[in-house]
Amino acid sequence: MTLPLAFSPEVAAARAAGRPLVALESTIVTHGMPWPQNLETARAVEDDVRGAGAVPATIAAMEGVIHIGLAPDRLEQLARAEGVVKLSRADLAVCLAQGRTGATTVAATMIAAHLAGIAVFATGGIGGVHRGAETSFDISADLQELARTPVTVVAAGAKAILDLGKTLEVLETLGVPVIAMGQDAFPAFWSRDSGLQAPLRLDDPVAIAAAHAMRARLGIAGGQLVANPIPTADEIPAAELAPLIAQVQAEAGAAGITGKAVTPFLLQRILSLTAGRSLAANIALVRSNARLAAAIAVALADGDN
Ligand code: PSU
Ligand code: MN
Repeated sequence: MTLPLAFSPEVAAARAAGRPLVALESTIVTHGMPWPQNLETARAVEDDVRGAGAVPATIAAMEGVIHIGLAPDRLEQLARAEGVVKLSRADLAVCLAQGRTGATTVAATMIAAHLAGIAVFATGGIGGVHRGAETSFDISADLQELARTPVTVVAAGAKAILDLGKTLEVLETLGVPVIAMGQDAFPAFWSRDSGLQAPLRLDDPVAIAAAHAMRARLGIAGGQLVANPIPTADEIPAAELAPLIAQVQAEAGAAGITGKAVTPFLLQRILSLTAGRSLAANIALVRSNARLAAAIAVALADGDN
């Protein structure tokens, strides 16, 4: 039985040469950002990974296989496509078996990266526990995936539209190391400081790579969440966003938005209310995460961990 994976020429060459790889997700392209910034960002993020000495592998499901690396025409096709399915762990096999086009979330990208032997993955912000989860039960499958699949995920924390305190509690329960990069505070996506302390802190990519390798040596299941604060110049202070987040949260409730639609709805509304500032911040943080992920992948490949 062969795995339903298709490697792009760039990724295939990198694998043959043993070069460090960084997985990138595609839901941020199809559901997280509007056209054409989604394509521009996806390209810039890939270049950031290359510039930091690693090879990018953007992941998506198309024609019955998981593409590990998207050639430029495929990336553009995905960025322009409408009605693409948002794939988490639950949806991946059905989408592939049906030969449909699907964009991978953090959870599905982790599964695909692991199948492809890629240990490091960069995204914007992971999914987590939604506000009001005590009644809606809306908790992203990203959290469970971090507990079971051995991939180091670099994100700017969890998205600030979430209940970050509850998200940290669930990650602790699941045994997921949450490592803030270079600061004590847990970052809040568009803002550097959520007001919450991160459980762990490391200050350089070599240390993060060593922790990843040690986890594997110990046989502990699951990955690591590296919470990399957005660059100072690009952040939107949390106090400025708080009333907007409360507003869009209420709107989602009133409009009866549930399930997979919740996160894209909230992000899109914040984008409109900030007149695009949240999008600029989102782009800056993903690019910064890609550079850090590449440095971690390079450190892992250098071995001696
Ligand atoms: N990061 C971003 N924008 C996004 C996402 C992450 O900057 O749109 C996506 C990721 O794919 C993440 C998903 O896994 O949002 C979470 O969706 P949900 O809350 O439905 O699990
Ligand atoms: Mn959800």
